[in-house]
Amino acid sequence: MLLSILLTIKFIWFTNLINVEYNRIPIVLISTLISMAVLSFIYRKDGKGTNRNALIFYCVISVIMLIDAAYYTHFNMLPNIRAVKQVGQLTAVADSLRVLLNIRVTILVLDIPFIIYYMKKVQYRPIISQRLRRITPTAVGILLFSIIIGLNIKGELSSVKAQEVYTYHATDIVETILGSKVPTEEITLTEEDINDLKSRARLKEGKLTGLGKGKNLIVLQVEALQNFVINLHYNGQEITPNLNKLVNDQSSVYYNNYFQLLGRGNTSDAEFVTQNSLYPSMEEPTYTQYQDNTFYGLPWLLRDNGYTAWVFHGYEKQFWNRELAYENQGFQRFISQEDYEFEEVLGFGIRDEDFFDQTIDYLKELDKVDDNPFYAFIITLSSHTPFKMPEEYNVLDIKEEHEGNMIGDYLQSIHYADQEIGRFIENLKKEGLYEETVIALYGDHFAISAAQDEAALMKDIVGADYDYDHMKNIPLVIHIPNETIGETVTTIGSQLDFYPTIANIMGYDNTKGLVFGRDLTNYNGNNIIAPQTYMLKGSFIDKDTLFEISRDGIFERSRAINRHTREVLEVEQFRNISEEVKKEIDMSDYILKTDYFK
Ligand code: GP9
Ligand code: MN
Repeated sequence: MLLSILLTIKFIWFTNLINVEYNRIPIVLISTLISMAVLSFIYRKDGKGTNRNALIFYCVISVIMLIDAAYYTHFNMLPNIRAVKQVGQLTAVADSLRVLLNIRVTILVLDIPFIIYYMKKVQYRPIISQRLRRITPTAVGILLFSIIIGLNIKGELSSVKAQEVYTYHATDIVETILGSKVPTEEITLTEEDINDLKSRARLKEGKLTGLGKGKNLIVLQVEALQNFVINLHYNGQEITPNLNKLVNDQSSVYYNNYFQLLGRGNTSDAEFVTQNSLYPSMEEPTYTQYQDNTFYGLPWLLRDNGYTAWVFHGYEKQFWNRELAYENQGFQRFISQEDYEFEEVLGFGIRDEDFFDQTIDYLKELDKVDDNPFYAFIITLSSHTPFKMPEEYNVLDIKEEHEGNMIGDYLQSIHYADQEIGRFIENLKKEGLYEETVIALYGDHFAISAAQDEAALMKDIVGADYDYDHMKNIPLVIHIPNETIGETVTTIGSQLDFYPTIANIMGYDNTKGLVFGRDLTNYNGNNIIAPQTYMLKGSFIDKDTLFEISRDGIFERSRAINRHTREVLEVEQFRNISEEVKKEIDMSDYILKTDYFK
């Protein structure tokens, strides 16, 4: 009885943590009934070991809720069973973990030591008679069955299944085992689809076409670089003076309506989507799940045109399975943490300063491989959440309301990253690597979540209620030395569009591949961003609208706002687009599942 009551309280709290909006009562009721059934089954006899078994059950459920809630805190969705494979990554993110495991979440397990103590010392005995305990599972079963039938009649079963802890995990496990997530007959690609995707990849003449032909290419993926810091004047200071200079330079084109597009693999998905113009997997990090697939992304296209392609990232080479995935991605060499020398660690690992300085030396080596140009994909690290740096690095004057919280820490951290990027570009010039090199730079993903408390503090900075379209907006800038361009492209796009966009600028026609993105410099259609993380599949962002599909799968409960006026819109008008974006994602999934390029 005690354990049942405590679990019920936890279920109520849990629905709060994972933002259940509808059917809260049936959800808590179902969780409670299932727990009662299990506990009364354990206590059906007063035998030895019953308390221990009940305790084990209690702890397991509490820990599952803890993991779910912590995952939700970061990803705004519940984890799937395949995420278990990723726990190895957790030790590396200890600092971030402290943020995820805030007191609101940790409270789910804080009682466990006391309960263990109590049940041992007080010799806990169930208060309900044994006869009652024997019939409880049957009674509970009948009650549960009736509730489920009732919910089904009301069309609310899917809503409950998406958010109730037992049914959510049970459905996920069954689907994983039965493999129902492999492409079914319904998802196929017609000849027409394939032709469309192939034509998206082809080079079409435009104003920037071929400006980079024969030049080196450096693509710089910056950790947690959001767009709002670009050109921001804050407390009388520029947050990113070097990036501002780059963005506003006559030889640059700045894409300011550009978005992240991640799956379960965070930074590594930003890499994957950017290089391949395919949607990321939502089952596992794409680098893990499709490590052995054949791809035809940017490194391959450039290699086919004589380039040598290397990738640089100063962290453990196994992390995100990069070491194994990079080969099929097309990279010929991976310069990882073990190739860098450094003494001081900043947050997650190597300081950008050490990373960039030594990367210059490796670039000189890469430049000498042959007479052909090179492709260097460089991934930074220092500006990683939770953005804590030793005092001497925090040089900005932070407003009182942002002092000591994530906003202030982020501004400091991204300011440091900016400083090192500036130095890196200067060093490229000094080393004679600048003139003949196109530099593309973008952020991998958000730093400040729209689903967490700190969102409230962002209102002044972005001038509106901070929402997903602010959060997911990252900058993209492409700099072609000695060209006069000086343009800001406002066409909406995402990491999915990078590959066709840069291929056009570099002037290489992609005749072998297919892409889901668009060449942003030259595309005039209505581009639609189809995220699956933070907002669920079926959500979209386009030039005018932010559409967030409801978390419980009931379309009518979705939310739509006008991105310019921020007014709330009627959702029904977006049903078709929501279906369309799902289809795009499914088609991309089909390409991955069937290893299409093979
Ligand atoms: C470490 C870094 C992790 O290699 O890429 O970044 P994350 O995925 O946690 O943003
Ligand atoms: Mn990252």
